[in-house]
Amino acid sequence: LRLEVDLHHAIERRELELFFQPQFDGRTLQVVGAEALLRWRHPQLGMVPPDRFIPLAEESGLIVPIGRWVIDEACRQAAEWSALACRPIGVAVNVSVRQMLGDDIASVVAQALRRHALPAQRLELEITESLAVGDVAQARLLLARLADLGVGVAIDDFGVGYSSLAYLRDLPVQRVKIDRSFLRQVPQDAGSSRLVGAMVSMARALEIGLVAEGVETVEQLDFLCEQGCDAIQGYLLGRPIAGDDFLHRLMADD
Ligand code: G
Ligand code: G
Ligand code: NA
Repeated sequence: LRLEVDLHHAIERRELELFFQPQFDGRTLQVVGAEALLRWRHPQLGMVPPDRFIPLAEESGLIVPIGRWVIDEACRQAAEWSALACRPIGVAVNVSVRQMLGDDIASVVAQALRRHALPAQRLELEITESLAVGDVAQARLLLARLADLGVGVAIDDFGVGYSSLAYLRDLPVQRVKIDRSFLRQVPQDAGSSRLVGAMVSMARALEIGLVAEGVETVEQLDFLCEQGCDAIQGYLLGRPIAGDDFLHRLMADD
């Protein structure tokens, strides 16, 4: 209960912070963007990981103001990086189902883009397959409004849900993020490797983007590059870091 009470004040007390995990172009291995990952610096408990407070935020409805703050802050950062690095840097934000359905997400996004003068194509929303479990028509409408704005939508944890392919058929999405569980035994296990290779081919055939997440070894990276994977994210190339550290990394990467 205490954590939930404290969470009410986390935004105004400026205890929330975004970390950023770099995303790399699969061909050049240049940093092209980052995934924003929320952190809570609790004054007594220290860093509280998102797994511990996002569920609380969802139950209490606090996910709406928190999610708005995340979108705004991510847009602010992406605009700043792009200006300072003199090249376009994108940012991906996790949006939970509760936030997608409980807020006017398209207006929130439009306002944040405007406030920070960030071109819409630099922002991507990561949603999970569970969005369409309830009302597919409503999900489609929501995503269509986001597509109209020009922001990208990616399916997170792609492949682990039982309706992944129906999702691709029914909803306008621009990217999939292959769940990191698929990569664990790549390339040593032939079955896993063929499956990941097939996902890369499928994304190409459907003309949607693909991010491999959870890339931890050089062997996995080599395999993905050989397959022609678009984008790479994982501890091998970069862990989640604070915004300033990400900027330094960008400048060093040029
Ligand atoms: O950073 P870490 O890997 O510990 O994040 C764990 C999970 O928390 C992520 O996989 C992501 O799904 C979730 N998460 C992180 N940041 C956010 C956020 O801003 N909003 C939502 N809804 N979930 C987030
Ligand atoms: O898809 P999701 O939002 O859950 O992914 C983000 C989470 O995955 C974060 O908690 C991040 O710290 C974690 N993560 C990112 N890269 C790697 C990796 O290479 N290996 C593992 N095990 N976890 C990773
Ligand atoms: Na994510």
